[in-house]
Amino acid sequence: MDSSLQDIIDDARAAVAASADPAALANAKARFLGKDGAVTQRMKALGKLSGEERSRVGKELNQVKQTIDALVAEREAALTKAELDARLAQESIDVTLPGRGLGKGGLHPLTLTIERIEAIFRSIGFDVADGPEIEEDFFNFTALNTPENHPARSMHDTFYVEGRDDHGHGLLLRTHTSPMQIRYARMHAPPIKVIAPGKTYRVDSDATHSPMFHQFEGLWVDDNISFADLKSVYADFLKQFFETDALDVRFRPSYFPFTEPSAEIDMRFATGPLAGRWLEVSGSGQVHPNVIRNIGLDPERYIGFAFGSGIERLAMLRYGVGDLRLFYDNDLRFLEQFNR
Ligand code: 2NL
Repeated sequence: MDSSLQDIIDDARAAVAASADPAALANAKARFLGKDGAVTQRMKALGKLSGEERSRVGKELNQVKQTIDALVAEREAALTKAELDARLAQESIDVTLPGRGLGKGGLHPLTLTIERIEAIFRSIGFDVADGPEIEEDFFNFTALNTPENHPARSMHDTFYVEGRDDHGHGLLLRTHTSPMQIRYARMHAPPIKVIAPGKTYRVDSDATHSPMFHQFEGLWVDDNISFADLKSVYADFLKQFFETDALDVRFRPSYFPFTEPSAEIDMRFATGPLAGRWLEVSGSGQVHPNVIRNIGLDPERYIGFAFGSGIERLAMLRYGVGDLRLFYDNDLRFLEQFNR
């Protein structure tokens, strides 16, 4: 082969070898095989040669072209492989590492407390009722003997909802779960034994009050029961709830529109960090005759007892939680402690 052709091949070999990426390689290829490339120029000049010369040099140029094509293809494959190797090294996954696992969810302490309350009352013969949080004025106040001018009905204390229901009744966020008990009692015949746990709402917000809080109410209607039955049921509940018999229960006179007579229920632990202090845990009373009538029963024949307790307060006492707001902050450091 012509020594100048051998020089072209040597130049091409060096240029291809020096191409560090596909763009440099494409430039190198163009220098020899492109429109104005060294090989192309010579091919164009073939026409000036005599027949015999043209055939010989033409063959040699074709060999040169094929050699350079092969060098470029080889380099191209090497660059592609190098790039893939680099990417694989960077994105490598060690499949032998232990998995991170899925975080395990848990129940909120108030949910745990509600489930506990439900289980205890079910075990002493109570049904559990669940109903709407947006209530009619009738079930929340009127049926419960709460007069039109009572302060609880004011917009300062109750969240009213715009609009009216299908029957033209005013709507509000229930301020206690009693309306659910009225609904339940109107659908069931005595003896009625039911608790209604759930969310309730009042216009109130400070360190010890949240506009949304949880309550459970109990209602027991029969023809021959007394305050003694209410006291024994509630005392039994407290002992099961706090898992101790070492506590006292007392009833202290009070007032509610829906009960007469009415009483606060206080309890006192005999042992532990709260020992000796009377703690208010519930309101209660004998269901007012007007309320017995409003559930469709004759107050001369039936007697009812009812109570209403704050669930946050019971949960705080049971778990030793000092601040009500911890229940609503959704801080996992607090919440995780209840699901271990
Ligand atoms: C409180 C007061 C109380 C009731 C709730 C009640 C329910 C019906 C009829 C009569 Cl259906 N009464 N519930 C009775 C007395 C007190 O709760 O301040 N609780 C935290």
